[in-house]
Amino acid sequence: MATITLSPIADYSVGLNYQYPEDSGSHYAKILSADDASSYVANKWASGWKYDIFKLPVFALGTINSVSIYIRGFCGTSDCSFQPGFFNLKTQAYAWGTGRNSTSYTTYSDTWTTNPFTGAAWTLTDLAQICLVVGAYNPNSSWTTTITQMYVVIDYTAYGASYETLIPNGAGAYTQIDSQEGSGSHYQLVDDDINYSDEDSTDVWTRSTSYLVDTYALSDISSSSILHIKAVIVHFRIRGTSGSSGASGKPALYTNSGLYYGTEQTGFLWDTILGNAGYLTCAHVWTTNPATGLEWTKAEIQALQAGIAIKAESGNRTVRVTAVSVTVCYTVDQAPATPSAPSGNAVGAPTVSYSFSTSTTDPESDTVTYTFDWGDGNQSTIGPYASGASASASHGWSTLGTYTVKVMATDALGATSGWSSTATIVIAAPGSYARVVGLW
Ligand SMILES: [Ca+2]
Ligand SMILES: [Ca+2]
Ligand SMILES: [Ca+2]
Repeated sequence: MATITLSPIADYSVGLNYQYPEDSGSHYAKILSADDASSYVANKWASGWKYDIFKLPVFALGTINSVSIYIRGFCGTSDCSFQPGFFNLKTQAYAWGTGRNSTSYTTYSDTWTTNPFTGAAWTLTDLAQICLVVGAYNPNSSWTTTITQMYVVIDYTAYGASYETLIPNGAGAYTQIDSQEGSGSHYQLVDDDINYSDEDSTDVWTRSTSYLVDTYALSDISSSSILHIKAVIVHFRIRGTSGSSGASGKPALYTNSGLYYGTEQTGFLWDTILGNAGYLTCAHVWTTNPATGLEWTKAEIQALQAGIAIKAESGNRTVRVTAVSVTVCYTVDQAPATPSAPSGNAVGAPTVSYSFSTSTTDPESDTVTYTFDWGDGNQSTIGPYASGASASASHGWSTLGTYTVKVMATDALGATSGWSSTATIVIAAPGSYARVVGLW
């Protein structure tokens, strides 16, 4: 289990009538920190409820255990109230948390273990299609209700501890979508940051009532220490136009010379929700490669194409996609633990070989090789050995002196430990051992 905090990234709809500082900036920027009276939004001297709605960034890191909203605010009098909640962009419904009426700045939280709009487990698409909302109520125009901070905490089970976002960067095997907004190749119209997409400025679109599909080449994954690829998540941002049943879309992958679709999403209308353009973001997760049914390989990811298939409700309606984004979640190889200090003789004679032993373990139980540094400019690498097995190497020193011996471990994927603590061996002339070891 892990948690991540998501803070608002933009205003979606501004209804609260006051912000401090009294600039023309965005309301969401006033609720990013718990700085109380230094920055806040408020219902100031207006009776009744007023609402702000804020966009959240997409989440693609794991399966969702719960979603909590944290809110910090205060009421001018305990007859005032402030209340956090979610606004569902697709249904335009609200789901409210608990009303609060503290008369000093106080932080509260509400937690939803299931999606309040469906009663079912949270999905990535659910989260991508809700906004954060706050209501502030005054019983009459004498009072002010203030909110200084809001954020969401997602408790999730990670697909993998690491992730990278890949964006369209070239044409793929399919370019069927027949119209575009903006100039350039299709992939250039949908390579937007999924959180800050340019909506109708650049998109691919069609009036076709049968599915047309585009797939796009993707930027490469950069990590060189991928151990297991745990999930490939495609987000796409789509809107229809006014109509009755709405447009449809489904994410597409092209891999291993085959085309594969994610879950069909339907009912995209235009709506101009609260004055916005009506784009909605959808997500689909592939935990294995649909072509093989097996764990994704890095080579498959480097060759992967992602895109969308879309169709309009009717021939005089359109469907548009403005952004496609791919998140790859993976685990990385972890280095072996630093080996134990070499164990061996403390004294010895020139040119005679002495054995030193060590061991370590690897977090993934990978085999390990050991590199001994003998302190005289020479090193020896031995192995591979099973994780946890004892390993020993021998070395002879030709010149009298005191030498420090240390060892490091390298696992099968090349991850290296630090150097161990050192052992010391004194190479002395025969007959002087007793003096060396302090016996007289
Ligand atoms: Ca604040
Ligand atoms: Ca775009
Ligand atoms: Ca390892």
